[in-house]
Amino acid sequence: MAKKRKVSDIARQRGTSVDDVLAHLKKAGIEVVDGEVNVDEEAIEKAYAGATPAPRRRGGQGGRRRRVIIDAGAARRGGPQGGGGQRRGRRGRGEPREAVTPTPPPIPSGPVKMPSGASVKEISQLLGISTAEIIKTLMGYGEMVTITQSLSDEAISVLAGDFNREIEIVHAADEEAALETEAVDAAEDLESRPAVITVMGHVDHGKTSLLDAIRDTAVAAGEAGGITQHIGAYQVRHQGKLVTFIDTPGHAAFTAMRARGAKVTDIAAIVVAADDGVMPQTIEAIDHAKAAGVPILIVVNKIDKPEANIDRIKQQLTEYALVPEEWGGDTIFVEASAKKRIGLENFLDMLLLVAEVADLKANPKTEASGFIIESRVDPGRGVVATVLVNRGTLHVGDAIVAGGASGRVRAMRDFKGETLVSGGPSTPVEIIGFDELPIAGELCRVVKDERAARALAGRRASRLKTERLARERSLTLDEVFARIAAGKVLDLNLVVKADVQGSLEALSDALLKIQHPEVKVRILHSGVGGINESDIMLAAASEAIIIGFNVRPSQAAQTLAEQEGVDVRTYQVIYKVTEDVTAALMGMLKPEYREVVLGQAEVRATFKASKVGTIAGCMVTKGIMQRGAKARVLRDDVVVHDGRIGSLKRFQEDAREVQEGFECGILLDGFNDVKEGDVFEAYETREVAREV
Ligand SMILES: Nc1nc2c(ncn2[C@@H]2O[C@H](COP(=O)(O)OP(=O)(O)OP(=O)(O)O)[C@@H](O)[C@H]2O)c(=O)[nH]1
Ligand SMILES: [Mg+2]
Repeated sequence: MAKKRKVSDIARQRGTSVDDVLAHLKKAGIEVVDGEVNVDEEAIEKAYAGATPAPRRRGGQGGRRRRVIIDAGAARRGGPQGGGGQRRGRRGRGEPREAVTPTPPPIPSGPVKMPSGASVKEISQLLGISTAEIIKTLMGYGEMVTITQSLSDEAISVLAGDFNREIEIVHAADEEAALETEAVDAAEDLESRPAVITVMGHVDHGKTSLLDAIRDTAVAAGEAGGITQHIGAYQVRHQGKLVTFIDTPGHAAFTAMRARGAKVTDIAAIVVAADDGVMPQTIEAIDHAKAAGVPILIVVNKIDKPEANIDRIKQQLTEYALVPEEWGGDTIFVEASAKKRIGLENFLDMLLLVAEVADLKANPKTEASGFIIESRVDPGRGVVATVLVNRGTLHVGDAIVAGGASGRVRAMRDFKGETLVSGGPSTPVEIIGFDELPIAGELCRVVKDERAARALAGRRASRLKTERLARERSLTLDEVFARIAAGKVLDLNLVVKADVQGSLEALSDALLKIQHPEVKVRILHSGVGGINESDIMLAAASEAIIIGFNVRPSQAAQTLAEQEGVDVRTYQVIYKVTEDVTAALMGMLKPEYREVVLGQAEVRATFKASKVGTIAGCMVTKGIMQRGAKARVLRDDVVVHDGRIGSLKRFQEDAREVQEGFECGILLDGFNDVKEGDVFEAYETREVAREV
């Protein structure tokens, strides 16, 4: 029996990339999609030798039998998704081959495409320079590398410069973007689609309030500190036409979310508060919109305020080449007040006008693709991703891939939480079925089946991993230099957890931007979801501080943290995190109001009382519950609400407090979405002196 080996192993041994091996195999008529697949060693030899393979000794008919065993993927995850009924026939293809010509080694001239995170050996092959020379050159820079080591982009560039070679570094993300632009639809397949409008602007200028007013709900009021920290997607109907809105946060930390919003939008609605004028994130939003090449519409909000000065804003914006029509320009300005509901109709009319001019179309009758807007782990439902479909129609049951995540759409909802079976162009849909968290901003697309999705995701994931490894190494190198310069380097190690992927990213970015001459902020681990025991163990082992954003430690993790003396800090407002960390680094932490947990109660049953709301029948599992105390609702350690205990009852009687081990009825002020299994955590804030 012929020996079989993984494509990835072969690539490694040959010092080339998986893609290269796959390309060779394809040329030899063997189609394989996954680097983890086993292939006949002989077939590989032949593919590389380029010789037309001699007729096999056995096998009679003279026809070559190529055996490609696909064993990885499918078996690996068999999956709980009910039956896994995908049976698509065999993949092994025996299609006729054209004559195989030997691939010449890469010609050492001209710009060379270099995958980011390439190893020394790969670079050697691609540039036609010996590995010894490369290693020697890097040694000259004080860097010891091995043949199989991935190099950072900087190191690769430096090398290329030294050898006088032109290169282009290709990232995994670029490859994906290239894929997206490939889709071309015939004119007759195109149909009108709703416009996607991204609302951007400086923090607190009233973006969410405007959308709330248009949708007639009240989200802005319920946000922690009134600051939007997630991206949101909604649809409204105006003059019989659907319009899709993307709400973005205005705080400085969320640049990535704004950039992402601008990337998927047709029109950027930039909100400027009439009493505040053009501010840093207004300018940033303008830059994002211009970079994305989308039309800009200016909404001057808060015109109800006495200090509103609309002309000043128009004046300020001329500096950015945004000139209103009445001044001879072509930028549409609308004036509005979200609070007083002024100008909303006009805003929507204008949007439709701009959309009409843009003549937005897409092909709804093809396999869907779109962008991941946001993703998070929902306690009950698993990975939940919001996808904005931009082409084709996404159906329940479709196999999907987005970067390193793959799966099958098991269920779909619209922004109101209503079940959908499909979503067409410009529709934001919330889907479940990804095997892991897709990264916000990734292209999400439908592929033939789950196996293909897994294969693609697997390759992408390993590619991203090499890129990450290469980056991390370059970080250590920087430190080596810094250490030489500064004499010593201290690290502030952090473990960061957050409720959704987007905030995690924003938070990590903000933390890594913190500068200090002697201390370097390092994020050892970051993830979405509650703080668990392994986070604590990691922090204990590496003297790290844990930062939780909108998440809490589980009971077990809390106990462990106390045992191990790990500092767990939880926040609900992003700038507080960076403020605290910065202050800590400067040794300037002020005496702080720190919260003290009074107790926890578990919701065992819920009762709807028509007048007062939903009463939670609880068991106090730890400490006490106090009427009037601050309390948050935890669902699998993620904070879903933060408020106060409005009423507390023991057997119909009002109680001031209820002790551990007793049952009670709890009503939280302004919160009725309580579910069995929720945990109420009562707490108070006390001033404590700093230890450090
Ligand atoms: N007077 C007045 N206040 C407004 C108006 N629109 C919003 N506000 C207030 O401005 C504050 C900020 O509003 P948000 O809608 O949260 O602002 P935002 O732009 O979404 O803020 P971020 O998402 O955090 O960037 C809130 O206190 C609103 O009540 C308005 O038209 N008039
Ligand atoms: Mg907002």
